[in-house]
Amino acid sequence: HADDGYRLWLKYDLINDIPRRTAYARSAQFIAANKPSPVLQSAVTELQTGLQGLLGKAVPVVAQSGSRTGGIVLTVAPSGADVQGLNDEGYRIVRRQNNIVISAKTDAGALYGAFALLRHLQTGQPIDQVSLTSNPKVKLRMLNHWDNPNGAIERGYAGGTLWKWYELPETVDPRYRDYARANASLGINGTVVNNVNASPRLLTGEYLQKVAALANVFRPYGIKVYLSVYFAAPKTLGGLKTSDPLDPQVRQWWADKVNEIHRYIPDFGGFLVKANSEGEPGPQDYGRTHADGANMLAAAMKPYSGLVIWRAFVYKADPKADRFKAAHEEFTPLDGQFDPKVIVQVKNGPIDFQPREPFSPLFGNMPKTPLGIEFQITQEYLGFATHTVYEAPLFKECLEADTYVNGKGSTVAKVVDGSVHGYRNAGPTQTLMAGVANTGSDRNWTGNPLAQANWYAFGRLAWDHTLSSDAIANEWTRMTLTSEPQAVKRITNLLLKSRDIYVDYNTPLGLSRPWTGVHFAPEPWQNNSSRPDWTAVYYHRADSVGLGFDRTPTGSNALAQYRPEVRRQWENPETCPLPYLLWFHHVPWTKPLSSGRTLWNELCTRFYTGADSVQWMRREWAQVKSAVDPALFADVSGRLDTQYKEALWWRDAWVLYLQTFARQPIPAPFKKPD
Ligand code: GCW
Repeated sequence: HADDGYRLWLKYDLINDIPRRTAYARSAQFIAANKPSPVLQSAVTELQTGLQGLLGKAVPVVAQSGSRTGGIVLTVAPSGADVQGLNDEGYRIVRRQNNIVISAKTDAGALYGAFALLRHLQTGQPIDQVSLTSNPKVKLRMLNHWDNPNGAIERGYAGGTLWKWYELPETVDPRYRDYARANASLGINGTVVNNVNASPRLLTGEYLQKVAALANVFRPYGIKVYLSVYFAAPKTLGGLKTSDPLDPQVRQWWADKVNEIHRYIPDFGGFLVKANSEGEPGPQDYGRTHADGANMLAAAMKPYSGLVIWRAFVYKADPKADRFKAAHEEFTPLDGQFDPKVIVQVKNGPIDFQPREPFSPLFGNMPKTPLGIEFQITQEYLGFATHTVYEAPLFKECLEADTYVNGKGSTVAKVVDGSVHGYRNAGPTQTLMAGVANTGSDRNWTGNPLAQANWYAFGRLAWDHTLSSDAIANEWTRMTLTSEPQAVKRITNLLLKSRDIYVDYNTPLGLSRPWTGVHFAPEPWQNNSSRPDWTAVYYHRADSVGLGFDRTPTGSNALAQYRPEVRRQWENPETCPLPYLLWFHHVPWTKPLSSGRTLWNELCTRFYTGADSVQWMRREWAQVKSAVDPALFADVSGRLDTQYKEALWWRDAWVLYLQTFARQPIPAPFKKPD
């Protein structure tokens, strides 16, 4: 049957290679698990489902392996040799006494081990000497849904919300469980179900019951539910005169609300807060700081295990200021003032999920505050659900960037996982990686079937940021699309190159944000908006001399927010790597770059070769036709056709617009747009 993409990477189609299937079957004659808690039961069910599909036969479940051999044994024990070196959610898979033994300290660890074993089989690895040990490097691995109660998703491109609020709590769509399975298979253990531009409605008893129904479905998959909160809820919902975080009545209101939430959801994960950002209310409305606001919520949460995740995405509507610097300016003075229950969640870059950004200078500069990282999986600035952009290289580029805060090797990943500043020793503090979800009600979850790889890659990297983009793409392709080796190679290669191709026709050389509201079509000329910093010209600064935002000491000096070693990489326009050039320098049109071309010619080269490369993507995709499902093949082909059309559109819009400043001809061999 045609594959509609619903099963994601959990397809479990029958293995056609008979010797391999037979070898697997010999090692999977039974599943033994002796403690049927709900989470462990999920592990067993997943193994059963997966093996049934892959092997084409039912595998019986027994309570104890006894003296039997040739099966899979799940064991959960808080201590002992089997779990030595594992953290709470880690797992170890070994072959012992002719059984495959999955060990973990917790049921969740066993669940992740079960999925790891299935992945091992799905990707065709040998079973005989299986030996896998893995620990998640980050404790909280979360999706953030920007879903509104009216069913729409802010920056969502795959239909409406998955949550059927009007049917909940009585009607529980089976899809919620499939959502949980997919996330658990990656190790995702938390989900914020509503938009950070939060409606207070989610905090009403009516909605808490609905959220509780979701939590009940997610719990057996080790996933906790979190809510985004509207900071002014005490006023709008509670009828108080203020939402001042230091007001006793306000504090009591939140404490009562937190108690109420826990009556519905005893293991509630916590709050995510966007405050004093893009018009949202916050503590500054009352002359208080972000720390005052966060700590007030942390105090309300004190009797429980829940956390307060406070976003650092802040900037002011000031045409003279550099938005790049805003979060660092507002948050670094607060370092050390946050309650231990608070995590500050920082976007990967200083502006806003652009196709390529330098890492946020907050990373490494708040040593006393656990900093979580927020990536955007949904393709707000990456061509929505039509353009194919595989994001693992974008995530990795940030994670592997060196902040130098504790000398060489202090990468963003190591700041986030706690190894640079030892957040783990600071009490109940946590480490966090969040991804803004790209899921929606489309049958295939993500609109573009290839965008499933971005959800997948985010989850895998949240678990282990050392995995390579290549390995993740390869794994995903084999689990989702095909096992035909040539096709796997081709698709993996296409995915790996896709992000740079997009950057080339969209925002090359460090350009950013050529959009206004919708964030889709090219609008580099946009010069009026409700806010001066929401125009496009604010970001690229094109003029008769050149292009780019001067962030050196002659300009905004945002570079001063980085360590000297980082600054040195970027501060000199002669040596600044080209992908970051216009992030930091206003460069004359005629200046020769390290590529040997002038700025103008280099820009044209990027726009033209970028758009041409989409042709290459189409050709590569055409080559895998026989190896992938026909319906999926046609779907992706159509999207690539659209992508090509739009890449030309980007190229021509930028080139013709910038030409009005540069006053240079389009260089040979490129021709004028028709
Ligand atoms: O990039 C901007 C988006 C907004 C979003 C905001 C944020 C949820 O355009 O839609 O609001 O970021 O991250 O808060």
